[in-house]
Amino acid sequence: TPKKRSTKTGESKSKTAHEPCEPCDALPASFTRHVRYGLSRGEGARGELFQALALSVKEQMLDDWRETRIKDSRYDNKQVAYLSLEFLMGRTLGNALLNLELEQDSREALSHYSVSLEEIEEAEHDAGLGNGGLGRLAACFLDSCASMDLSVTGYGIRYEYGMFAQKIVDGYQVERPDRWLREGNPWEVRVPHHNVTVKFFGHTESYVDKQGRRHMIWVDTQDVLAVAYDMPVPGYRNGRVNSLRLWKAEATDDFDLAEFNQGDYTEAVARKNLAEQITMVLYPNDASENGKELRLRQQYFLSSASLQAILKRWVHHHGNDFTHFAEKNVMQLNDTHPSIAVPELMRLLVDEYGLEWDAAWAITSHTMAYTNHTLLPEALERWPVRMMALMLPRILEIIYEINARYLDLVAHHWPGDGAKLASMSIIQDGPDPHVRMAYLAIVASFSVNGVAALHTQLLKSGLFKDFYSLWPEKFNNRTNGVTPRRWLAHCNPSLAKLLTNHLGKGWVTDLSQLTALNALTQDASFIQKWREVKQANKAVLAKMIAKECGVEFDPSMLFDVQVKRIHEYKRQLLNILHVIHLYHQIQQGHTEHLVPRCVLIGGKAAPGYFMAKLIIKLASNVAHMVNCDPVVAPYLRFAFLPNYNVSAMEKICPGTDVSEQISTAGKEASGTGNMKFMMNGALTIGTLDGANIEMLEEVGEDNFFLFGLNAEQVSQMRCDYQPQRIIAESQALSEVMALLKSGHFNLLEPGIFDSIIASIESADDQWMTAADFDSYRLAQEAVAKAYKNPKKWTQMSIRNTAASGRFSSDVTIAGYRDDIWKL
Ligand code: NBG
Repeated sequence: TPKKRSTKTGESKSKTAHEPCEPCDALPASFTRHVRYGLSRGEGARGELFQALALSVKEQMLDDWRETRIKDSRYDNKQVAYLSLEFLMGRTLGNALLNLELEQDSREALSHYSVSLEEIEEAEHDAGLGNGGLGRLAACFLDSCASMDLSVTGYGIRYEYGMFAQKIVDGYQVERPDRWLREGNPWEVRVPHHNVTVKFFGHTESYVDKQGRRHMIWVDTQDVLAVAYDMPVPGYRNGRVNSLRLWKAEATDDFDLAEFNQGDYTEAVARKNLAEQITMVLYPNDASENGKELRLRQQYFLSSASLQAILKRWVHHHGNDFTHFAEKNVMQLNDTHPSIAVPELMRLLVDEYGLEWDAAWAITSHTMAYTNHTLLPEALERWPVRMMALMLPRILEIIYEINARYLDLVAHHWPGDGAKLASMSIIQDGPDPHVRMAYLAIVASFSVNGVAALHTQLLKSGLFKDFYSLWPEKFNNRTNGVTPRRWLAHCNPSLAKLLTNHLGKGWVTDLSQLTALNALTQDASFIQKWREVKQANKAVLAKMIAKECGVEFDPSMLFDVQVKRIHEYKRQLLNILHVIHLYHQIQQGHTEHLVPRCVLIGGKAAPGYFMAKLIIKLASNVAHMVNCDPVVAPYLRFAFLPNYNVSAMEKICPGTDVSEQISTAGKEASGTGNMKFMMNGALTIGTLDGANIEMLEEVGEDNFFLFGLNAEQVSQMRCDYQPQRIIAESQALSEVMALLKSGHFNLLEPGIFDSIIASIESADDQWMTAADFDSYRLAQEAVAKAYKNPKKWTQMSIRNTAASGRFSSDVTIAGYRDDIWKL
């Protein structure tokens, strides 16, 4: 019997301009239809079954998706556009089944095939349209917004190639292209009636209209077509389906028509590639600037296409009256990457819709909100003026105008202070002047936020100090969060079941309810069940590691995990040094303080980041020596997991005992992996950095392994850092360094780790690995000791999950909703 999906509010859907159509088939019937008519080879290949199931799940969403769009425009709701160059969505199927409550139906649909739902889920390719935390945060936010019934649309780029696939060959990272769209993307809908064109190059001209007003026009441009693709974002069982709009660049029909007319037909058609290049590939740098011309083109392409779409929708409902635009629209800029949207909105309002500058500025500066995600100077985007002058001439003029007016304000605030004008100017002067995108974003935004308490504090007192003194009211903190749907309910079904059995279902949308777990920490049978769940999840993880790394992880051992992008500030090196220390201890026969331990490191290095790639090589080589020594095997195993991504994390965090969050204090803006582990009952060994500080506050020092210098101590010690002395004074670290220098881990490749050794010993080592080594080692001893008491350990694990409620992205989004977006 056909079954209609409807909103769970119980109210019948009101009639709309579109006649309500017949309810669609229930999922099993729709699935059968897609298998039968989907031109499959009929062999029940997993890829084909996945496509059929995904298409039928999408079908189940279509009515609610349409209703959501209609509802949002009918009620004239305030709309949020979340502009981001990255949306690290991962797989869609499992999460959609959870949110839409279609898991049972899917199992039923698949019952005629000798394949499980889990196997079908594995056939989906990750949508890896992001690098790491920043992109995954955007994805978590979309889930929370939909689940909290907020009218928020994500705007991003439909990269043909997402985050590269990582292979490890002879211990080295090798990058392989990620053609995630090869088999097609069953979730997306191409919506050509929303296409817009985006201008590049050309030059500007001024003209005077009949009323004697002067205008600028941008002419002789090379236009690129932005083709709209929408992905559904279903809320958790609430009937809302939001959209993620992804833009693809295509050549306009009249692309190089002149050339075509001159008879150079094939040349003209071939040149279409130039346009399509724009959305070809995601830049694989995490927390560092890309600086490439094509990247600026991507940024402008996304910003312009999205704003044009938003303004068109406005004009469709309100005509050319923009009086209430800023009350009804917010653009949240995910880092500076889309901050070129600031001058683009000015251009559209002034040049295309004929507003006066001041009116346009009032709108722009009340619509834009900027989130900063890092203090690292190498990540701060600056674009050469000469590049912008060629590529975006009109945009550059507007930036100069914004800057001139803003500098008047600075001059007023700091009279006679020329140095202040220079240091705060949006244009960094010099022989090769640059546009400072963060300054542009701050000047134009009504809200500037950091992503954890410490990070926001450091923004106000350091990087953006002068801006904070000019506009204190703009600055605010929104500590990051992760969605409990994907990162608990979906990825850890056995723990989710245990939670629901004891607490009811409410935690899925109100994670603060997990605090009720604290009352169960003395319940022996509950503790036993918790342990069983963890052990089963460890077995699943061990299976994956055996398959991917060829290393046996024994679930009775402690699972110690560090997965994240490889970066010196995240200090995977500190972790590896500790593994070397344990290895050395075991070989010396000092095993009394140890607990049998399996250490996992995983993550991608930016392809051009030499030190990060060398750290991967070191991890691989150390792992090889550790794993081939039978004396070591009972105490220590070490693996580097290739191609860490969202779907790998879904297996990793449920099966982890200890989560490594060991960045140099003051460098990790927030971290979000730390929260996923905590939610799944892992204990954290960590520094006072990013959101670790707030996690520690929630769970208490007794349930957290804290070590290392704090941010203030780090900056103090930087003035007189003497790693050689620190090493000499620590027996453990001296032994580790000696072993490393002896070439024990690179017998066949002498000297390859010299630059790592030099960096640890250098007074310029910004990440101060040596400074925290002993403190880290002692904290690891405390971990080992605690793990030897299973009951106590499990109680600590329960307390961590219990305290993780504050790190639901629902809480974060409630903050954005109330304090920034004012929805
Ligand atoms: C990253 C930070 C993380 C933070 C995420 C999400 C960038 C530029 N920043 O600490 O390094 O958790 O953003 O806010 O990728």
